[in-house]
Amino acid sequence: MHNIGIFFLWALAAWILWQGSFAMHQSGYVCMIDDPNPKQCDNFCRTELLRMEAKLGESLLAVQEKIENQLQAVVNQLQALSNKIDAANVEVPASSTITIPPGFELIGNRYFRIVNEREDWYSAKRRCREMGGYLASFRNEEEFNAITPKLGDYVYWLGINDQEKEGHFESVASHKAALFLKWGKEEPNDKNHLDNYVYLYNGRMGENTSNAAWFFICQADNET
Ligand SMILES: [Ca+2]
Ligand SMILES: [Ca+2]
Repeated sequence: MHNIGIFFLWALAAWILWQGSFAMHQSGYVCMIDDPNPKQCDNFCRTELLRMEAKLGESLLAVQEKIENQLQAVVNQLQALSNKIDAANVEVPASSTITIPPGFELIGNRYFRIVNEREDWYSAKRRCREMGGYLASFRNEEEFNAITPKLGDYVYWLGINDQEKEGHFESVASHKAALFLKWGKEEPNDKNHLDNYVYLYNGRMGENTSNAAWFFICQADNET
């Protein structure tokens, strides 16, 4: 009788457990995926897997879009930087790359060197070249007026002569016609057909033979 009681108790416990498992299975809360057999997965599982797959796809698309946007932003920044570098190369003025020889100073818009040492015209021309410049001439009256107050009461050689053709005054730096001339009284007179070398004295120019020993003015460029 005691054994029969124990048997009934075990049978009751087994029935309760089986009913609970069945109820959970029917209500869709249980999904056992401990077996690779796809037949084990019910509709709920497949729905969940499809939902997760769709959600994962959306996440991947979002990440891909974000990466593409970031890459495009980097490309845009590089392009902007490249444009700035190109613009900087174009905008650098040519004059900024010119090396100014020592001793030359900016007077007006150009660099000159006033040399208070006496030389004949040809020696003065050579000395300016040795200093890295050229015997000077002037572009216009404004430039001329900027330099004359810096001169003493001396005669200064300029880099202008009409040696090749009488009356055609040429710059020795540019080999072009002198751009600015301001003659003194009775000059140029080509005295004895030997006056071919231009000097500056007291704010006026004249021509003389080359052998006088005078101060001289150099310029840094050879454009004038
Ligand atoms: Ca002359
Ligand atoms: Ca003369």
